[in-house]
Amino acid sequence: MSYLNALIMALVLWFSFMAGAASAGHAPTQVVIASAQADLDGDGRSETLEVVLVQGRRFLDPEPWCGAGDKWEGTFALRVRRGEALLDQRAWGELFYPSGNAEELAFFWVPLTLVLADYNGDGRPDFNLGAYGSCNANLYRLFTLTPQGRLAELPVQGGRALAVSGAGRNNSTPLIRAEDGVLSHTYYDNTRGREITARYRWQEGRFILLAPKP
Ligand SMILES: [Ca+2]
Ligand SMILES: [Ca+2]
Repeated sequence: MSYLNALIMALVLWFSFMAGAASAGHAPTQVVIASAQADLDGDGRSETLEVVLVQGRRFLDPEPWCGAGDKWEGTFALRVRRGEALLDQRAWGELFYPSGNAEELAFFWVPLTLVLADYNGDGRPDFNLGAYGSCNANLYRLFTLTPQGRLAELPVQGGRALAVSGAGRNNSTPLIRAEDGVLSHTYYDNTRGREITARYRWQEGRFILLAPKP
């Protein structure tokens, strides 16, 4: 009888050990999937911008759709550090879906290379980051670090995201351009059956859509 008790005890211990091991496997992942260094707030010191997989996985999505491929999937955060000091960390869902859907699983294709550029012409680098939109276009938003060291969107009139066609599997793209004070991006317009270049000017804290070129 005592032998049976010992066996049961051993089994209980073994199962609880295995349960612990399994739950440890589902602990928050916290993988830095992309990073860039720049003086983002213009104080003369360099900051590190990171895209962090908070929880999720990397996998090869073999399904026949335009969002397929090698990617990170899950919940993400953007993080800015100066050395070891954390300046700001924000959930990607809240930054990209300011009006909701923040809990939706996101994905970023591998590799993710952050594209920095001064979009609003204030002399400090900004960056774009986006999501798969459709077979025709990905959707991007522009972000910056405020002089107070906070991550913030550079908003576009109407709260819209920028549709970019031909960006491929790049969740940050060089195809959003800022030249001579004009921001531009090109997308394929299904309803008109042709490519449209949208142009904006930075005015009073947001990008205002300019009339299309004739
Ligand atoms: Ca700085
Ligand atoms: Ca800027």
